[in-house]
Amino acid sequence: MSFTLPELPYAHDALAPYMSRETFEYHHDKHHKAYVDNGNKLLVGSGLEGKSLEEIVKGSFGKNAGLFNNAGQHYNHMHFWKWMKPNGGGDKIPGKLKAKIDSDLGGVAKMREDFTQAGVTQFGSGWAWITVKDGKLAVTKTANGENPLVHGGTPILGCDVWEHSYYIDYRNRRPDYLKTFLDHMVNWDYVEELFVAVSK
Ligand code: MN3
Repeated sequence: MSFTLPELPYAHDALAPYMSRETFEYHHDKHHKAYVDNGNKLLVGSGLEGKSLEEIVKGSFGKNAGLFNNAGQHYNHMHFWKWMKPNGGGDKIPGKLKAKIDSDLGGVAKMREDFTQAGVTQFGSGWAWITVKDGKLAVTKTANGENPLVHGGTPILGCDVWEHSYYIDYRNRRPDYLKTFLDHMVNWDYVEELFVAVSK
């Protein structure tokens, strides 16, 4: 397969003022596009042509850093756009996922606290995650383009804490960005969709 930049699932200004048109113009139109273009170049001759994106991410980890960084970030961003929606966030979490958060993560308030803490304490660039691993939810964090796939898990929610994701709208206030992500942007329906798919 080759990588293709997906359209945003909403207009560039749909999440304003929480995430601005300018942020999406840089983050989706330029940063994500660069991962796609560089990933396609690095895929040639890698021995992973014809594999699925997930297989390319796992197959290049620890072996082909250039391809891994770009393929990993392509995977992360494809989901990241769908992990947000206009009028999202808050505590309106669908039933099956809510029950699992209560049993595995100590409830919604504790999950929010741990997810925010993971994002705030990720030194430098990276991601905060809710991951399914061995049938259990966990809150984790990774550096740069790494993601839970390479640690045997499946991410069902991720927040990009690279500065390109928040510096235009929040400057250096990463904790405010993470709080606003949870309060106003998360598409919990998509998170539950992924949770149900991985639980089958
Ligand atoms: Mn990014």
